[in-house]
Amino acid sequence: MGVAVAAAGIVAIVLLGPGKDKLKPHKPPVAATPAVQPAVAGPGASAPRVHVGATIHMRELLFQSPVAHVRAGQAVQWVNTDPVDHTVVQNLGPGGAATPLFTSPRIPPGGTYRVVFHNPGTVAFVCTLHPTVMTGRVIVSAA
Ligand SMILES: [Cu+2]
Repeated sequence: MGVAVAAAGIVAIVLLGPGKDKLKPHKPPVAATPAVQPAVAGPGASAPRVHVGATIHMRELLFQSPVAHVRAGQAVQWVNTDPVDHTVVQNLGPGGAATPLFTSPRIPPGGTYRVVFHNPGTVAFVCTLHPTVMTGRVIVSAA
Protein backbone atom coordinates (compact mmCIF):
# COMPACT_ATOMS: atom_id res chain seq x y z
CA MET A 1 0.00 0.00 0.00
CA GLY A 2 2.79 2.39 0.86
CA VAL A 3 4.28 2.05 -2.60
CA ALA A 4 0.97 2.82 -4.26
CA VAL A 5 0.49 5.89 -2.11
CA ALA A 6 3.98 7.13 -2.85
CA ALA A 7 3.47 6.62 -6.56
CA ALA A 8 0.34 8.71 -6.40
CA GLY A 9 2.34 11.49 -4.83
CA ILE A 10 0.48 11.63 -1.57
CA VAL A 11 1.96 11.26 1.87
CA ALA A 12 -0.24 10.84 4.89
CA ILE A 13 0.99 11.79 8.34
CA VAL A 14 -1.00 11.23 11.47
CA LEU A 15 -0.42 13.47 14.43
CA LEU A 16 -2.61 12.40 17.26
CA GLY A 17 -2.65 14.84 20.08
CA PRO A 18 -2.92 16.35 22.56
CA GLY A 19 -3.92 12.97 23.80
CA LYS A 20 -7.48 13.47 24.87
CA ASP A 21 -8.17 10.05 23.42
CA LYS A 22 -6.39 8.63 26.41
CA LEU A 23 -9.45 9.57 28.40
CA LYS A 24 -11.49 7.01 26.50
CA PRO A 25 -10.81 3.59 27.99
CA HIS A 26 -13.27 1.77 25.74
CA LYS A 27 -10.96 1.43 22.78
CA PRO A 28 -7.24 1.04 22.15
CA PRO A 29 -5.14 4.01 21.01
CA VAL A 30 -5.27 4.72 17.30
CA ALA A 31 -2.24 3.39 15.51
CA ALA A 32 -0.39 6.08 13.63
CA THR A 33 -0.14 5.59 9.89
CA PRO A 34 3.50 5.30 8.88
CA ALA A 35 4.74 8.30 6.96
CA VAL A 36 5.58 7.57 3.35
CA GLN A 37 8.58 9.28 1.87
CA PRO A 38 7.84 11.54 -1.11
CA ALA A 39 8.48 9.81 -4.41
CA VAL A 40 10.06 12.93 -5.88
CA ALA A 41 12.23 15.34 -3.93
CA GLY A 42 12.10 18.94 -5.05
CA PRO A 43 14.26 21.88 -3.98
CA GLY A 44 14.60 21.90 -0.24
CA ALA A 45 12.63 18.70 0.07
CA SER A 46 15.38 17.08 2.10
CA ALA A 47 14.20 19.04 5.10
CA PRO A 48 12.07 16.78 7.26
CA ARG A 49 9.58 19.52 8.07
CA VAL A 50 6.28 19.45 6.28
CA HIS A 51 5.04 22.74 4.91
CA VAL A 52 1.38 23.06 5.80
CA GLY A 53 -0.35 25.02 3.07
CA ALA A 54 -3.86 24.90 4.48
CA THR A 55 -5.57 23.98 7.72
CA ILE A 56 -9.14 22.71 7.91
CA HIS A 57 -10.88 22.64 11.26
CA MET A 58 -13.45 19.94 11.90
CA ARG A 59 -16.03 21.55 14.13
CA GLU A 60 -19.77 21.21 14.66
CA LEU A 61 -19.78 18.18 12.37
CA LEU A 62 -18.50 20.24 9.46
CA PHE A 63 -15.27 20.91 7.61
CA GLN A 64 -15.15 24.62 8.40
CA SER A 65 -13.27 25.48 5.18
CA PRO A 66 -14.28 22.64 2.90
CA VAL A 67 -12.20 23.76 -0.07
CA ALA A 68 -8.47 23.97 0.56
CA HIS A 69 -5.94 25.43 -1.86
CA VAL A 70 -2.31 24.33 -1.66
CA ARG A 71 0.69 24.14 -3.93
CA ALA A 72 2.23 20.85 -4.95
CA GLY A 73 4.50 19.62 -2.19
CA GLN A 74 2.49 21.22 0.58
CA ALA A 75 0.38 19.51 3.20
CA VAL A 76 -3.22 19.97 4.14
CA GLN A 77 -3.75 19.70 7.87
CA TRP A 78 -7.07 18.68 9.37
CA VAL A 79 -7.58 19.57 13.05
CA ASN A 80 -10.42 18.04 15.03
CA THR A 81 -11.83 20.63 17.41
CA ASP A 82 -15.05 18.71 17.92
CA PRO A 83 -15.82 16.57 20.98
CA VAL A 84 -16.31 13.53 18.73
CA ASP A 85 -14.08 11.54 16.39
CA HIS A 86 -13.83 12.27 12.67
CA THR A 87 -11.98 10.73 9.73
CA VAL A 88 -10.51 12.08 6.49
CA VAL A 89 -10.65 9.72 3.52
CA GLN A 90 -10.34 10.37 -0.19
CA ASN A 91 -13.87 10.54 -1.54
CA LEU A 92 -14.17 8.30 -4.56
CA GLY A 93 -17.92 8.78 -4.79
CA PRO A 94 -20.67 6.16 -4.90
CA GLY A 95 -19.50 2.84 -6.21
CA GLY A 96 -15.89 3.92 -6.27
CA ALA A 97 -13.95 0.70 -6.71
CA ALA A 98 -10.46 2.15 -6.36
CA THR A 99 -8.54 2.28 -3.11
CA PRO A 100 -8.52 5.75 -1.52
CA LEU A 101 -5.15 7.47 -1.73
CA PHE A 102 -5.40 8.31 1.94
CA THR A 103 -7.48 6.93 4.77
CA SER A 104 -7.04 8.41 8.21
CA PRO A 105 -7.68 6.45 11.36
CA ARG A 106 -10.35 7.84 13.67
CA ILE A 107 -9.03 11.29 14.57
CA PRO A 108 -9.86 11.96 18.22
CA PRO A 109 -10.81 15.35 19.67
CA GLY A 110 -7.69 17.49 19.55
CA GLY A 111 -6.09 15.25 16.94
CA THR A 112 -4.49 16.33 13.70
CA TYR A 113 -4.08 14.56 10.38
CA ARG A 114 -1.89 15.70 7.52
CA VAL A 115 -1.59 14.68 3.89
CA VAL A 116 1.12 16.00 1.58
CA PHE A 117 -0.03 16.50 -2.01
CA HIS A 118 2.74 16.25 -4.58
CA ASN A 119 0.77 16.38 -7.82
CA PRO A 120 -1.47 19.18 -9.12
CA GLY A 121 -5.15 18.35 -9.36
CA THR A 122 -8.32 18.15 -7.31
CA VAL A 123 -8.88 15.53 -4.63
CA ALA A 124 -12.23 15.15 -2.87
CA PHE A 125 -12.39 14.00 0.74
CA VAL A 126 -15.06 12.90 3.17
CA CYS A 127 -15.48 12.05 6.84
CA THR A 128 -16.68 8.48 6.71
CA LEU A 129 -18.38 8.87 10.09
CA HIS A 130 -20.54 11.80 8.87
CA PRO A 131 -20.49 11.42 5.08
CA THR A 132 -23.71 13.28 4.39
CA VAL A 133 -22.54 16.55 5.96
CA MET A 134 -18.74 16.40 5.99
CA THR A 135 -17.24 16.60 2.51
CA GLY A 136 -14.70 18.84 0.85
CA ARG A 137 -11.91 18.97 -1.66
CA VAL A 138 -8.29 19.94 -2.00
CA ILE A 139 -7.19 21.89 -5.04
CA VAL A 140 -3.47 21.46 -5.68
CA SER A 141 -1.77 23.94 -7.98
CA ALA A 142 1.68 23.59 -9.52
CA ALA A 143 4.54 24.33 -7.16
CU1 LIG B 1 -17.01 13.51 11.00
